[in-house]
Amino acid sequence: MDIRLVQGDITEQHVDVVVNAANSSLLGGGGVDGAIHRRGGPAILAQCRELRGSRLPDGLPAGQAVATTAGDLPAGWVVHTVGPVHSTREDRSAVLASAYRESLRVAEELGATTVAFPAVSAGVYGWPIDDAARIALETVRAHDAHSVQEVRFVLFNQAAYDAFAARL
Ligand code: AR6
Repeated sequence: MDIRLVQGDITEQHVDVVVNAANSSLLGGGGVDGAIHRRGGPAILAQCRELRGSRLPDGLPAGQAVATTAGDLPAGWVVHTVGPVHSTREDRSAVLASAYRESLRVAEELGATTVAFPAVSAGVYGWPIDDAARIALETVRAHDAHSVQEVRFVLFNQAAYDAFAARL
């Protein structure tokens, strides 16, 4: 399994799975979540609402992942995951690692070959980018790949790209 880094917008990636850094409501937000719903169109939100009405009445807990259509994105599916809010009082690293691991598990279930991740929790949720990069790369490296051949980290700005590059 290859790990690649690109600087850019995850909504433009031609991949089987785009991972969304969502919140537990699954009903949208800012950051990468807002961009995915904007570019992917209303079909994604419609499936998120369906999930809330069936399997996930209380929303998606942090560290877990669930798939929907990718709507109008040039991708096969969106896998929504929820990272933890960063805390200085409590170590939530295991939850962040779980968000990557569970996203890859769902991607494998879908038979995905290529998976694009943003830097989960490193925006609104406040995770320091160097540590976010360490946890992301360690967790993805430890993944026992079946269908997945490429994991692509799509970093939105130079600082995030540099943090991942320094760890790769
Ligand atoms: N492509 C790739 N990366 C992006 C894009 C994009 N189009 N837009 C932003 N990023 P964030 P979180 C980067 O805040 O910290 C939302 O409101 C961004 O620069 O999107 O997990 C959700 O609904 C940062 O490095 O996600 C939740 O409420 C990274 O993506 C909450 O934010 C993650 O930043 C989740 O916070």
